[in-house]
Amino acid sequence: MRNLKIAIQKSGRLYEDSIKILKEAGIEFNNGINKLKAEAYNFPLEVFFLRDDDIPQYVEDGVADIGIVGENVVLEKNKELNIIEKLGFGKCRLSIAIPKEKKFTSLQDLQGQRIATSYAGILNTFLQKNNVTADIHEISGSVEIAPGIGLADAICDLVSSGSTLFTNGLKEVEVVLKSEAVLVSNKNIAFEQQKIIEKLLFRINAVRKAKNNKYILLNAPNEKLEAIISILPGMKSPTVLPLAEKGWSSVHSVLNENEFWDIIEKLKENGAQGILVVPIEKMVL
Ligand code: PRT
Ligand code: ZN
Repeated sequence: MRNLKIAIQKSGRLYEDSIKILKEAGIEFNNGINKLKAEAYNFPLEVFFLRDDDIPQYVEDGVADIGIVGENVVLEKNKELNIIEKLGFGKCRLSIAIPKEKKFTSLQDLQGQRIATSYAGILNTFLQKNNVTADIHEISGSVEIAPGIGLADAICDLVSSGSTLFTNGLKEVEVVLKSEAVLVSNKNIAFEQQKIIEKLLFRINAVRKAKNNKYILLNAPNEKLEAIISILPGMKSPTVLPLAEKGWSSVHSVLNENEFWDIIEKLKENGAQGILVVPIEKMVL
């Protein structure tokens, strides 16, 4: 059986999280610097380390079966690929920014303006959709300095914290695209490799679900149990165990990060005591 081949960034913003997601899925491999590829010891996977810009092409050509890359790169390269999963890291947005002293009322203000970007394809589609005709200057790096040196009136670039825009005297006026790292695959995956992808996805999702959830343990007097159980969502229903002290029980359940604090407050109001919250390593539903 042929191993599944995955392409990940060899260095840069997605490198560490890409390695982490595979390692947390229990896949062991050697990720030494300056390596082009590595074979996993305990999973039928071969890892290729590439520049992120090259990943869509390699996956389209089938040199790699799947890859981890920013959605922004996938859309810009416009290759024949399937996006099979959003991975929840490398989050950023592709935005239009202008010098902070300029006023902006609508996208129509960009009519006839010069916009510098490394994302000419995505920007062009976006402007066309919004009936704006602008002069797109495609440059490969340091886009944020273009207005300052008189090369452009606006830019379209990736933003995460916004500090790069700020230090260059720019303000964000329009979000073109929200992006994060995604798992992409070749359009024609053979049956055997498809099975390995499913195994990999199963593990990745178990880890991600676990991260979004916490295991909670609390003590409650038995007369409050009904109220407390009605507050807890749990995977099925909470586990209730008697405590050594008469009239008291221990309640165990799983809480989602999003609703976590609200529920904790309600539990306290309803008589829960000794609340413990512990991380979950893997979660298989
Ligand atoms: O060498 P290689 O070609 O592989 O890497 P690269 O230099 O092209 O890419 P890299 O490592 O910088 O980014 C890889 C991916 O990370 C991108 O394609 C995005 O999907 C994602 N990502 C997430 C980001 C950012 N956040 C980000 N903030 N990519 C770039 N930036 C840059 C942005 O271009 C700007 O220069 O960071 C600056 C803005 O950051 P803030 O925090 O100041 O707003
Ligand atoms: Zn790149």
